[in-house]
Amino acid sequence: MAKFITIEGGEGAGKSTVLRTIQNYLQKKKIEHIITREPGGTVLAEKIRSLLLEQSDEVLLPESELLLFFASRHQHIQHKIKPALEKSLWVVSDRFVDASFAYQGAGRGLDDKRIQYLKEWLVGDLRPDHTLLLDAPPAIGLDRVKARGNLDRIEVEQIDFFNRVRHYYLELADKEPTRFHIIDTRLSLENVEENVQVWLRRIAV
Ligand code: Z5A
Repeated sequence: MAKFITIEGGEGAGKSTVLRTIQNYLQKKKIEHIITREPGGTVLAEKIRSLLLEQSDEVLLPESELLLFFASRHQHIQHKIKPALEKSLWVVSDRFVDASFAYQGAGRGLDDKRIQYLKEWLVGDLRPDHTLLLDAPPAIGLDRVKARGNLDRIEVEQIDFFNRVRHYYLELADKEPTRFHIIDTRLSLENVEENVQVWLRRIAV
C-alpha cells in the first residue's frame, strides 16, 4: 500500500543524506516511489521556492511568507503528491505542512489558527503516514550549514528563532508518537544512516 512519508527538522539536520538512504532502500526493495520537497516539487512551486529563499532588499512579510508556502504546497499536493498516491507510489517529501506550524507559527509568531485554516482549506485530510524528525540543537546544524556555504533568507535568522522551531517539532512529536520517529543527528552520519535503516525496516511492512 502507498505510504506518504515526510522528513522534518532544523537546518543542517542532514536531510539530504537521509533522503539518499531512503531512496536506496526503496530502490533495493523495488518499492515504486517519488522523492520530492517543499517548498517546491513542481515547476511553479519551485519558482515560489526561489522567491521564498532568495535574499531580497524588500522585506518578505511573515503573512506573505506563509501564503507563499501554502501556494507552493497547493500546487505540490494537487499536481504531484495526490496523483502519485493515487498510482500507489510511495511519496517521500522533504518537509510538509508541519514546517509551516514550526517556522511561520512558532518561529515567526503567526497565529496557529490562521495556519490551521489554510491547512484545512488546502491540505484537507492529506496526512503523512510517517514523519521522520531529524533533531539536533540548532547551533550544531547552523554550523554545518555555514561550513557548506551561502546562507538563504531563512538561515540568517537568529538562534532563538531556530530554538522555537525545534521546541515546536519536539512537542508535536511528543503529541503524535505513532506518526513521528525522532533521530538524533548529533550522531555521526554513519550512525544516523543506520538508525534510518532500522526505522525503514519497521515501517516498510
Ligand atoms: N520552510 C518554512 O519556513 N515553512 C514551510 O512550510 C516549509 C519550509 C515547507 C527551505 O527548506 C526552508 O524553508 C527551510 C524551512 C523553511 N528553512 N531554512 N533555512 P529546505 O528543507 O530546502 O532547507 P533546509 O532545511 O535549510 O535544508 P538544509 O539546510 O539543506 O538542511 P539539510 O538538508 O538537513 O542538511 P544537509 O545538506 O543534509 O547537511 C548539511 C551539512 O551538514 C552537509 O555538509 C552534511 O554533510 C553535514 N551533516 C549533516 N548531518 C551530519 C552529521 N550527522 N554529522 C556530520 N555532518 C553532517
